[in-house]
Amino acid sequence: MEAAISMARAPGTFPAWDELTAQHMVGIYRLMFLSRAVDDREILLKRQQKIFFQISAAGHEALQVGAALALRAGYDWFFPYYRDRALCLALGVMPYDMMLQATGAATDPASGGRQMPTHWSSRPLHIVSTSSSTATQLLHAVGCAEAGRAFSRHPEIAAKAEGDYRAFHDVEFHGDEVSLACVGEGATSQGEFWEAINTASNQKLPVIFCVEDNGYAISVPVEVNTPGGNISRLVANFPNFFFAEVDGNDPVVCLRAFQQAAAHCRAGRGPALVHGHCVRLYSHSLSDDDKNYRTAAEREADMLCDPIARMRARLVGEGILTVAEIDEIERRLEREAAQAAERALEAPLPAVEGITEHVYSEDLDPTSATFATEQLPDAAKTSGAATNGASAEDAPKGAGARTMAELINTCLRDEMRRDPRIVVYGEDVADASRSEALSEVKGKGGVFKLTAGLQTEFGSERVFNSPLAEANIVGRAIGYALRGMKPVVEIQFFDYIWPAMHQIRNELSVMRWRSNGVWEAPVVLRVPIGGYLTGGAIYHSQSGESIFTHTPGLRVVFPSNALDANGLLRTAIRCDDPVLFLEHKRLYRETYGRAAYPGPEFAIPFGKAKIVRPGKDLTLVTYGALVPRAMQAAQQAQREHGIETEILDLRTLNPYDWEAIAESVRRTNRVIVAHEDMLSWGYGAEIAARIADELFDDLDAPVRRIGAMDTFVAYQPKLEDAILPQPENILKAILGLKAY
Ligand SMILES: Cc1ncc(C[n+]2csc(CCOP(=O)(O)OP(=O)(O)O)c2C)c(N)n1
Ligand SMILES: [Mg+2]
Repeated sequence: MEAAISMARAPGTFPAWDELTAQHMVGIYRLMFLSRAVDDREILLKRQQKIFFQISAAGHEALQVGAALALRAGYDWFFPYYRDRALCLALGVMPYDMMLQATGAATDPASGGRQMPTHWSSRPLHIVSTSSSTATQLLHAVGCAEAGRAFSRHPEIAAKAEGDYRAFHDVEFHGDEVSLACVGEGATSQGEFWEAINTASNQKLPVIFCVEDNGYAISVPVEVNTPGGNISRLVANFPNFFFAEVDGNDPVVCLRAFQQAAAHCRAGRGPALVHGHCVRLYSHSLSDDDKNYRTAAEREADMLCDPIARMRARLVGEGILTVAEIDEIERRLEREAAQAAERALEAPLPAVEGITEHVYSEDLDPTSATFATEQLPDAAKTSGAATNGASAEDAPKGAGARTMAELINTCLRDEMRRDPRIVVYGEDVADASRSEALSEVKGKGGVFKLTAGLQTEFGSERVFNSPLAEANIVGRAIGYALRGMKPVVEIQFFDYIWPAMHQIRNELSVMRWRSNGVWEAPVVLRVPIGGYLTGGAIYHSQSGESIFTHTPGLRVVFPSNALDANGLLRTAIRCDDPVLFLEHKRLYRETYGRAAYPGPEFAIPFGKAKIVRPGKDLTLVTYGALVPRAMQAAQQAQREHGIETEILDLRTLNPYDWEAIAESVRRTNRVIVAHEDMLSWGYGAEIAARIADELFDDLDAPVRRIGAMDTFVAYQPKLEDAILPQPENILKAILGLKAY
């Protein structure tokens, strides 16, 4: 095995498919057989209940070894499928590493016991952490290739910089690098498969898609997933691709296809898709029994195609090895697999104390003083809106007062000037994709104009439109971020974040944790959110922040005014965690909360609430568009009833400022939690529960909550007004709580 691995690892040293010597053929066989031996040893361990899950590469070995030997570990980039044991062995993952995964050992290099076996990861080999989600990885490969291209075209942007996430990312790139993305034929039904080949094709990216077609997706045969039963026929018209449809049971045929594919990609001609017909010799996994849905004849026909049996017969038939020699090799490899298993079973288990490690960056804490540059230039200080006790009436109206929309745009511009690794993309975010039009037209720059002028200043390589596909936006961003770029991408409306939910929940937020701190994806997702629009209706008024605060690993920010938006966005961009940056559409251009430009270094740490109105009678914890509404209600409560309401603007929802809440509630002994989102299971439920739990002795009244009705937002303004919380509702709650 060592010989074949070292040949694969050394750039370009594995020979062309038509120059293979007998020694290379034996090397290929050893890799294939070792993969099978590790699978069979794991199956034994699973039957002995020493490991907890098993899925095999049996029948896929030829295709996977062909792919690995055409590429370069630690040079090219790899986004494997969960079935890719032979691929990873051929890239240099050791059987012992695989067995450590199977036992869930502390020293499992892929995840430290957090992921199932065969969920690969190796930073030195450039194998990016894999999830169980079918096809998500394809978009990561696309973003990875885009990042590689950006670094190759502009090598200076790879330079290390202090003071932000770049201090913790060593960038590696090669002008002719390739990204390999593997997937089963069943998963080509996922939208993300089509979204990935769309962008790879359009951008002529050096991505090789490898479709491992074993004819089944668990129990579902290929014709159910693929109209006509052949994915190659369906994709044939995508421009710029090199296509190969091959016998995936013959490693030399596969090697040839991947070498041709790699040559096409390295020459900058575009992506490639290698479609290998292989066989699934065992059931889908050890949790499945294929005898329940496949006939004996069908299974036996597959056995006759076993790539290992065929390769063995070939080596003997061509006189490369005798039966005795090949038997001896196989016994040695089986012993190697068995010894790896024995050693792994002795390995220490992960410590329970470490469970919460790597949920977030341990290098760069966005709640820390590094981001506490809140001191303002004089102009901003006097602008009123951000100082304690500000109100809608206090908001500055002079020439220096900028809207939230303007100060977000300014922050993006400042940060893009400062950090050349930032790319901005999304739907309609460019000024004009046909940039020649810009000599005649003003440009679009986002449906809310938040990105206006950025393409014009920074060019179409850094600011561009994505396809109309939200998973594409987030999935590619993950690929960019894995390489050390900083994608600051836009989802046009919160209402349309759902196609990207899979990428956000199962990939973006968990990348660091699942790889035990080895990979990270510090993406910023800017998302316009919320209602009060008059006519926004169901699909332009949604809230739903608690769904994301319920996702570990993701920072969630929700500013209520221009200055906070500017300072928090800066922290979001400079930090090393993924951030969901929620921008309330109604606040974009409101008079409330305008502020003067605070300068290009103004940052606000996460997790620091702000008392926007001091008071002694009760505390109102809120954020977003309810801040000005709460302010209005509090002013009325004071004017007409003499009640002093303290309003706490949380500003960031994860992390949130528990100390500020507790400190205020201890003084006022009464508390309301108010938000725009629906009441039930909303963000306030968690805060209210924690107050009841930890501050029970400080309370003189029950914790009250205010939120929208448990329904969607209607179009007719009369209904919208009734559905969303209004200042009257807040006033009523204040009076009720004070009287309690
Ligand atoms: C998004 C998603 N949906 C469903 C599953 C459950 N699942 C795991 S593997 C699989 C079938 C995949 O078939 P295919 O892509 O052909 O790969 P194969 O297992 O045959 O190699 C399914 C449905 C999953 N892991 N991810
Ligand atoms: Mg399949």
